[in-house]
Amino acid sequence: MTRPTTPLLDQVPTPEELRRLPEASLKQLADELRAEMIDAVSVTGGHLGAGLGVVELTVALHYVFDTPRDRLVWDVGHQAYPHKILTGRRDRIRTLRQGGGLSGFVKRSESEYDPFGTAHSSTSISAGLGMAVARDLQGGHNNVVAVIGDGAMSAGMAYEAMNNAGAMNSRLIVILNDNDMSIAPPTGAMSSYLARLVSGGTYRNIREAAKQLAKKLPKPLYDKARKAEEFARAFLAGGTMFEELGFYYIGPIDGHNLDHLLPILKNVRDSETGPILVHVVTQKGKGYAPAEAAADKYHGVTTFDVITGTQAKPKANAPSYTNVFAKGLIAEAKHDDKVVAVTAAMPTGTGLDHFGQVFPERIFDVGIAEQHAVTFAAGLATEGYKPFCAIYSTFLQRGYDQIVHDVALQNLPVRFALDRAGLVGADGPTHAGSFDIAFLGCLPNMVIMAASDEAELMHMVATAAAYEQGPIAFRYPRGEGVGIELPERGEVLPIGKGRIIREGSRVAILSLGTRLQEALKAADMLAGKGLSATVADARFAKPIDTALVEKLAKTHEVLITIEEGSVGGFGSFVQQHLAEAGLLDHGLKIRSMVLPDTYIEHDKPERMYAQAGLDAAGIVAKVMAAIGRDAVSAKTRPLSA
Ligand SMILES: Cc1ncc(C[n+]2csc(CCOP(=O)(O)OP(=O)(O)O)c2C)c(N)n1
Repeated sequence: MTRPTTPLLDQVPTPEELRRLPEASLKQLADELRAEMIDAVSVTGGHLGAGLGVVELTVALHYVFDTPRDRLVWDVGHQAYPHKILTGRRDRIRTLRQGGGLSGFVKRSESEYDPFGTAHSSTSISAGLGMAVARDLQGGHNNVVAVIGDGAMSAGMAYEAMNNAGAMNSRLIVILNDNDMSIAPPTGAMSSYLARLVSGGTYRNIREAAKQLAKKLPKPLYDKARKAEEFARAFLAGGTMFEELGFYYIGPIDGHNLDHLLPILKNVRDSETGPILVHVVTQKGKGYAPAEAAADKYHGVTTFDVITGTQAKPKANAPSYTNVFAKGLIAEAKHDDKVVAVTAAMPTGTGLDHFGQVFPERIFDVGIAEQHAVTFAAGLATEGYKPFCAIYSTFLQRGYDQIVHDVALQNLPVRFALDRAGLVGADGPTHAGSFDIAFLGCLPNMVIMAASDEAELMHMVATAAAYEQGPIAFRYPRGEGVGIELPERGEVLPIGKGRIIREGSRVAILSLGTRLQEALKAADMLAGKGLSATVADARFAKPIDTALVEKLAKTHEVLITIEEGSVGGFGSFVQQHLAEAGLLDHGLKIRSMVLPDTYIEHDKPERMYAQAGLDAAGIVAKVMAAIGRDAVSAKTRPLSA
């Protein structure tokens, strides 16, 4: 009778125990880890493909390096689920991305094994170099390992870091995890370069053979052999670009083969040289047939059936804002051949893949390069094109100086389509689109719109296409619209004009964006309390509709502004205007409802908004607090001006 064996994964709650396993059992551990990850993500949804691709690498890194003393810095962090399972978080792995559960990314406050928080890409080499230099300053001896994907390697920041690391000559280990995929297939010269390195795959074998052999030789011969090996390295010309940047290049090596990974990582760990780049080739979605077969390698999934790989289709009552944007843009592009689209490695996320199917010549995927995307769009605009730069609100933060200096200052008509505006749910605070109204609104020349429903989004796309006078941005949230009928093509809106949705008398709720539905609910609730409320859709955060704002201020006792953004945005602009116009001097009770001055943890978006107080109940509470309990029963109201 064979005794059932305890799974290895159960025996290694932390890397400490993992490092006690015999090397020969690591393959089994990796297999168990992969199965555990698939099972966990099948119930939580989340990023699957990237994690599956680094299972062996994760095991090897924790086995060879002394984490957390050795710093392991993941780039983006969406591939870190296996790392989380191995670093004491297995018992919570099925809470990934759920309210109160583990973050879907790497997070300092979550574990000592997460030395640097991330979710936006291409930061790992910079952060790792900072850690390496801090170590050197303190006379420390720990290793610093940054793991960066080939997609993340398309961002300028990675090159800034490598350029600096090469010059510093600090001992930093960069693992380039090359799966030949970003979210979409990678674009750009860098990805072709990596492909050439990979196809010249004999390089490592020759070098390794030389090295292993040389180690066995007496010292003088060893030195000679090393020289020869270095010569072979130069001669074979692999990795020259990295070497020109001052890195010692090793690779490409098979990232799923522990027999290759372990000796090389050990050599790297024990070497005394300056920055080293280990080029590891992996397969996104590795070891799970449905992921391997999928075009996107299951980059991000909903919950799914492990046997079939079939993903749950969330019930949709309305099209997503993303798809409505694509529809609107395609409609505009059909009428105007100057309309072109720019994405920074997010063709699917932004809906521009649909646009690209219709206009393959007019879409530009520039890689994970938001800064470049903005200035590239500015260049297109100088030549009379109408670039729509579709970037998630949170990622546009990367291109801020480019917006200020290259676009707004020169008053170039670049159209910014800001998807994922407001709170985004499971991706959490790293992905929240909280700040764009504030950071764009302070810029001269900038026009900012926010759609309150999907038909409005169509109008805003049309408005942006028609607007030639300067930069214009429109924001819309993650998720589906309200189910309103869509026009074939949007109408051009008058710039800086809002609209009254519902007439009331005592309270005015001036909403920017999709909180409008909550504002209408709040108006109903207030009516139940005998308080008549006007509800208006501001449409524009900049320029604000001063006539509308003044009218609401003059004819209501309470004016509430609400937006899905931080302080310093629409509400601030309204208050600024009213203060300057002298309309705050006569007892108007004005309140602005914005996201709180804190980072709200991941959860269901509606729960996050409730936590932020930006739902109907929150609006009602705000109104009641402004009016004061006693005043609620009063049927008449003093006019403020
Ligand atoms: C600044 C920034 N822009 C866009 C994204 C969205 N994004 C998340 S993962 C990813 C692709 C990353 O590709 P790669 O580094 O090769 O990692 P892989 O998923 O292939 O493991 C992108 C574009 C991001 N996280 N950060």
